[in-house]
Amino acid sequence: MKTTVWIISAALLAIGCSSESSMIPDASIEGLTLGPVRAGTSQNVLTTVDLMVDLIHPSTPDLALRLGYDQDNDGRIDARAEVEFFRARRGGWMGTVAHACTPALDGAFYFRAEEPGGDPLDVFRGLKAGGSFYLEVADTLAEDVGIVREWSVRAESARAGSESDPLIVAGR
Ligand SMILES: [Ca+2]
Ligand SMILES: [Ca+2]
Repeated sequence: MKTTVWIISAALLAIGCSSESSMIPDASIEGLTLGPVRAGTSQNVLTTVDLMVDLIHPSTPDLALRLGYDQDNDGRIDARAEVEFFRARRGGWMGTVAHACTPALDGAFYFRAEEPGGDPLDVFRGLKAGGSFYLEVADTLAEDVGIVREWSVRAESARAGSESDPLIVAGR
């Protein structure tokens, strides 16, 4: 499985892309785990974590997606956030939130916490940077199948008394 990591300056918000897609196993509780995507090598703590998932699936109710983070890289996930599609932005990180569930999914969905508190992605705030993100995808209902085309994580980390140290990590 190919994984790419970028650590870039704050001014750049380019996201890496991958050439392969991952079929989501149908009617499987175990599902598919994508990653790891390394969140830099910093000893700082994570401040914001944003997620992009590009996928196609004809039946949204089949799917359960979670973003997991293993902050000490010991193979055990330390924090998980449910990916709730009604919170997704379309058309980019600054796109509009529809606040509605869609019966089918097609394209890129962007998840970013606007402010601290109240968003599932806030669960990563304050965890040690340098860990690994995983995207857990389960399709528990038979018949309809889908594909994750690409996903990426955009994270910022900071240290008390210093400038923010933004980083972008991306993977599939
Ligand atoms: Ca761990
Ligand atoms: Ca299915």
